[in-house]
Amino acid sequence: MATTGKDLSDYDKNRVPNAKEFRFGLVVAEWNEEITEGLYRGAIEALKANGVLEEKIVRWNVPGSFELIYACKKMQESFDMLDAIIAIGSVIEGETKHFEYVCQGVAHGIKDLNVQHDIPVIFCVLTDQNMQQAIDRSGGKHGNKGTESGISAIKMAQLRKDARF
Ligand code: DLZ
Repeated sequence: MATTGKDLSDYDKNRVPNAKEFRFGLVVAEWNEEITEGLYRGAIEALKANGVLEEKIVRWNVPGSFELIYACKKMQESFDMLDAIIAIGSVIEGETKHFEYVCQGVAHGIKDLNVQHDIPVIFCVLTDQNMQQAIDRSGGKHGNKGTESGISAIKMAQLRKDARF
């Protein structure tokens, strides 16, 4: 799963569908806010660069990454016109096992939402050993995972549309 040498902001625009008609929801964790705001900016820029209109984007905030699951579920249930949702968080390893529980909880929770509901949820949660790694991946020297998540959201929205005959 190494991202060494990979710029998370790299993508081939020719392989991204035009997203003008799509609607997106973004849920942003406030914990490690300087990181999650960088991820949010990356996601928004990628969506807009591929045709998404400002008025077709809805944003909710939650306290921490663990709450992303509940908010994404509520968003799936409340806004069935959405084409995809992006869950944005940043978990940084500390001295206790909290890191593992939050990372595993949010990863499994978001996986479950993708299994149980029709609106895809993109996993834009950084799980880093230290703050520098998070900075490097939220608009720093390794690019921005937010950009990657915006492109993934568009591709999944298109896949979902194509799957409906
Ligand atoms: C408690 C906690 C800790 C220690 N670390 C992080 C973190 O690095 N990133 C993050 O998004 N949230 C963290 N949290 C908060 C939990 O996600 C959650 O908000 C609280 O446990 C309350 O449910």
